[in-house]
Amino acid sequence: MAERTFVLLKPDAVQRGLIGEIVSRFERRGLKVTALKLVRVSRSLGETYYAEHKGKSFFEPLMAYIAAGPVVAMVLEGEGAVAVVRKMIGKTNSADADPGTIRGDLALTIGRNVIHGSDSADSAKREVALFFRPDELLSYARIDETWLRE
Ligand code: DAT
Ligand code: MG
Repeated sequence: MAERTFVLLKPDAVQRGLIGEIVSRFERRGLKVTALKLVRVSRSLGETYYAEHKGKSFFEPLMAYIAAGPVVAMVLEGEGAVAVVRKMIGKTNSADADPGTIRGDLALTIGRNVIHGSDSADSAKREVALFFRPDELLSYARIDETWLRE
C-alpha cells in the first residue's frame, strides 16, 4: 500500500482563502486525497495533537492559533508521501522556507505558517487517528495512477 501522511491546513490558510491553492499543489504532484474535512480543533484535541510541544514557550500561542477557526484535515497517499509533503511544505519558520515551498510562497513567520504535515510514518498514523475514524478513509483509483510510477 502507498504511504500515507496527515496534513492540516491551519486557520490562517482557511481564512486567507488558500485551501484550493494548497490542495491543488498536492493533487498536481500526484498525491491522492483519501480523507478530507473541515473541523474545529478543541483545546483538548490541540493539546493531544501538539503534546510534544507542551511546556515550551510557544505552546500557548500555538494552542490559540490552532483553535482560532476551522482547519482542514486531510490524509494524502502516495509513494514516499511523508517526505514528499514535508519537502513541499518547507521549513517550520516560513521566513527561512525556500520559494517554491508552500510556506516559502504563502507565509512569512513561524507563528502563522499555514500548514502542518506529519514528520514520520509513526506521527502520520497517530495524527490520522486523532482526526479520522477508519471508515472515513476512502479507497479509489486516480485516473492518472498508471503514469505516476513506473
Ligand atoms: P513543523 O510544523 O514544521 O513540523 P514543529 O513540529 O517543530 O514544526 O512545531 C509545530 C508548530 O509549532 C510549528 O508549525 C510552529 C510552532 N513552533 C515550533 N517551533 C516554534 C518556535 N521556536 N517559536 C514559535 N512557534 C514555534
Ligand atoms: Mg511537526
